[in-house]
Amino acid sequence: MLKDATLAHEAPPEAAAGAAQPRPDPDMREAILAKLRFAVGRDVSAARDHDWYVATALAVRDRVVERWLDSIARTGPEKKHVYYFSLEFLIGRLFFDTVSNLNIVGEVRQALAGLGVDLDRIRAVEPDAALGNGGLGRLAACFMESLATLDIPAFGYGIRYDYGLFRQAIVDGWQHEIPEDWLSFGNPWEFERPDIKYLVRFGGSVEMVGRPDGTIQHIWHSAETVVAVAFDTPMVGWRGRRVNTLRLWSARAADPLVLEAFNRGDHVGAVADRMRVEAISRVLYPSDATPAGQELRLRQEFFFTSASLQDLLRRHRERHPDFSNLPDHGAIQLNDTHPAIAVAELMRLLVDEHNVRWDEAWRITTATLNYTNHTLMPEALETWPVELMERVLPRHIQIIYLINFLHLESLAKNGEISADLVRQVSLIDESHGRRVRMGPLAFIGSRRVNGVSALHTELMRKTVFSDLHALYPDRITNKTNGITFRRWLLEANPDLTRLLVEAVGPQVLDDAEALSGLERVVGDPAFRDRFVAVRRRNKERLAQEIAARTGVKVDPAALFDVQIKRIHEYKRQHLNLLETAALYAAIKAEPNRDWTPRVKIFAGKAASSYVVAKLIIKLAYDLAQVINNDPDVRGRLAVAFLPNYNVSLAEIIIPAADLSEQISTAGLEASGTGNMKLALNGAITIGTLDGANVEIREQVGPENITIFGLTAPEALARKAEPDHASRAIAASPRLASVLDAIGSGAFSPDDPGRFAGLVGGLRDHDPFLVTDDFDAYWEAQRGLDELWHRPEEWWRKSLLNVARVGWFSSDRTIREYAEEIWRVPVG
Ligand code: F58
Repeated sequence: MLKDATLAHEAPPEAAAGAAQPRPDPDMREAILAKLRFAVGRDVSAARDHDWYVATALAVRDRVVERWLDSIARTGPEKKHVYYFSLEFLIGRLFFDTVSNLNIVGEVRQALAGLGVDLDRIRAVEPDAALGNGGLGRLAACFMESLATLDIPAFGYGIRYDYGLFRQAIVDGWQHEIPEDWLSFGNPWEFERPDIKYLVRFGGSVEMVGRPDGTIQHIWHSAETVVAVAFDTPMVGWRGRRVNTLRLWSARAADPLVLEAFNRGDHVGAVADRMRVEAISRVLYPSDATPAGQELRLRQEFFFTSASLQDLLRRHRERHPDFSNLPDHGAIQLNDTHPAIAVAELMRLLVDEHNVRWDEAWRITTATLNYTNHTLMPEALETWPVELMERVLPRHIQIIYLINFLHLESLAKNGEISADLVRQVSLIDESHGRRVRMGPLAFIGSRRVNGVSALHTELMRKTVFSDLHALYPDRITNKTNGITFRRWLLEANPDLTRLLVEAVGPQVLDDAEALSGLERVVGDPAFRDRFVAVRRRNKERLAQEIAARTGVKVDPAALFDVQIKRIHEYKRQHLNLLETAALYAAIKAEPNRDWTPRVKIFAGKAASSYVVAKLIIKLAYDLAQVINNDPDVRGRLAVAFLPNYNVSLAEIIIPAADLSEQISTAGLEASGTGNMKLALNGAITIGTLDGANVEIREQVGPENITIFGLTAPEALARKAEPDHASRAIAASPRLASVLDAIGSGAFSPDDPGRFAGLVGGLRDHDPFLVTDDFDAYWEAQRGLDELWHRPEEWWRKSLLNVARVGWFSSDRTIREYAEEIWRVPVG
């Protein structure tokens, strides 16, 4: 399916940029053939798609390596580096990204064509590196690309998971999780560095020894040692300007085999320890529903944080006599609290291992670390039981206690502090058993703390971090997220890119703000027709993909209404589904009305232990079964839930979306980045005033976005009203009837009670205000139905979205981080 559709994407964007058509590159052809023969070990006659993919990737990689080595060589030892610490890097496929950023799409395509191989076919063979859950991990990947593009020396530090985020299979509407074996055919992009390895220690006890000068030395006698081995992947910036390193750590046992046990005949026991140790880098987010899962998660966090800190401290010491100037040479960004243990580990490394005085170590730590928050939802803020920390990281808990003591003492020095304030700002939460609060730890240990959209940052100041903000009023700063336009426009939507280059000139490939040049042609009917034609082709391709994955046949002429993101109650896929069911009922009641034909497209994964999210997927599936098989609504309404949402699928859906659903409960979506990707490709947003939707509205203009529902302060107030849901339901016959239908099994005749609990939850407490926003959402959707009937207006708004979202380029975001947080020059 995909193959035929992608064949339509012929000339690469650079051909349209007025550049000469790429000349056949005999070197590329020869390089591919040589790799096929000597690296893959196959003859042309026997080579399959995967062999061609690997051979081509390796040939391209050679060109990357030249630039990589050059980037490292020309970055003098004195240049400040950025270190991005993240438990997730959702990089997706790298092949086409690399070829495109090196600007050699034409050469590679021609070289392959000369060998009878189609580039689009072999690029689809590459596994999608799903080393992340969602927005947080994808942001890290976009940032790595922009860092290289802006010529900022940087390392990404994370874990090389053997298995990425699970592959999602939908069986009879239920999500099943299948291991994502992305490395099973090897990975041509990574370089194992067996010589770059560090020992990461766990458990044991701490001995305190008095020194002659009266100070105390802490000696950590750990119980277990794990080896962290580096795997490097080059991160190529736009036009190959700079190539940075993504360094991911793999866990190895110090002793791979207990030979004695093996010789005794205990073949399994001989490797049991090794299995336990290597589990650390086995899989992304093992379920933390069990205590063992929680412990593994903490071990993962400490594992990569410690190895990364040791790595950068080692490099620093090779060039400098001490660590006093570390903040001048490195800035560390903690992506959420997952690496927040860095605060204690950097202190431990400096104080215990390098004999730096505590005060000096604290100065260095708090001048080097920075922390990005991605959520304010209380249940998502990380805390660790003190008992667990004492067992797994006995020295770190001591350091955290001392940091806490000094932190509280400094407050006391600055005036009276109440027991209440201590409770609020202490690093130890005493209210649910004793737990270490990682957000406040990261806050105290950082120079700058940022939110990811203007609203989110404001809410950080006012809610979760209000007390710490009062104490450190300059620390919190906003950095609204961004996305790399290279992947999300140039690569994902080459036809639109070509059109934009024609309309506003080739500078649009380098400068996101140049998109504003599009305003000039918004009123030009010929241009608009071509824009519509591009969307139509992308929709045809998506329709093929939907048919291939779900068997559902959809009409590309219909309005493609898209909600793609992690499945979560706060993101409110169920609000969309309620509206879908209500629309179905309305069409059936008035079949002769001029309904706007719609295809509701959903995709996303539910966390494996999140029962309600899985039920929401099942509801989408059950609705689809009924609606898609009902001749009464055929051609007006269809529903598709696409399985296994990942970066590669997003690249197909986003260019084909007419409508972008960003309907979270106001105040709960930190930013969103899918909202930016969809608007960039011309989808009109229907959304709440939440996260970056607020800033999208500012950029595109309120008339070019559909905003509905409660605002963040209204939502907060409404939630406090105990009977809010029942009142909302009583006031809306449409909502009442759709809840009755779903709750009583109208869409699940095989199990009529299936959704009774889901509906009961909405009737009783509805913490995400689905019922409260339902009517406003319904009205907003009907407004969009009408707009679809005025195509001139629809496409004008769509085009203005493309023209006005240049600000959401991650180049802009990274520039802001560079200037205000990291204080590094931008190339
Ligand atoms: C996301 N967080 C936010 N978390 O939800 C989104 O608003 C924001 O745009 C994005 O970060 C980037 O700032 C997010 O993706 C996760 O994936 C969690 C990781 C830890 C386990 C639970 C999911």
